[in-house]
Amino acid sequence: MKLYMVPLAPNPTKVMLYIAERAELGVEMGIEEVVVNTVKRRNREPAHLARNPFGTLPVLELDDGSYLVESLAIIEYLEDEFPEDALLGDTPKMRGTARDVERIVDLRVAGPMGLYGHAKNSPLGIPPDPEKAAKMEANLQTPLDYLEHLLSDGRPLLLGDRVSIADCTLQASLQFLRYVEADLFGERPLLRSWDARYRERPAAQTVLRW
Ligand SMILES: N[C@@H](CCC(=O)N[C@@H](CS)C(=O)NCC(=O)O)C(=O)O
Repeated sequence: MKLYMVPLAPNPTKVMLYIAERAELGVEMGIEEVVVNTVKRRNREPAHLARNPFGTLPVLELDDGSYLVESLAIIEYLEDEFPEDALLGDTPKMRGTARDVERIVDLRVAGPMGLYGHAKNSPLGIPPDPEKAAKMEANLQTPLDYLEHLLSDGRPLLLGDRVSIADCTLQASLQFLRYVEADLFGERPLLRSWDARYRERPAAQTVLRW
């Protein structure tokens, strides 16, 4: 299998963190990483559009030459393909909660954080848009409070003791924010400690560059 990716971009990074976390648990998936340079717009060239008509990353190429083009679907495929020690957990409740928190992080936190980063200091050269940045910052307050509350029972990671896909999704967005020199946590000490703790993990040390 091949993972078409670009370092720094949140959606590829969440898949790369997921693969690295599984590797730490002893699951070697044998996935080759192939960089597609989005700054040079290589993702909009015919070679990449043939893999994914939407031009986005990540893309997972399966061994039969077919493609998956949505980050969460890629993770769920790898969970099914390599079920031993899968991150989603063993029971319906564990799996439901893991998916629930991951969706909240992706849709309510990662999405606005990405838009905020591009509105503030876009690595793709999108012109600054202070009004949009302020709106995204306002939209983030309730979901960030939700995550701070989740951590208030002393759990080290978003779902408890065990790493989850929600941790991967959140950290992938935070790397992007660090790159654009933004910090949106405000007075949320539990999220700050979660961030420091997660970045110490071997998987994070392997994948994160910023
Ligand atoms: N829903 C998709 C979103 C993928 C996406 O928007 N990827 C971004 C990088 S984080 C991208 O490829 N941006 C470049 C572009 O759209 O030209 C997923 O979860 O994989």
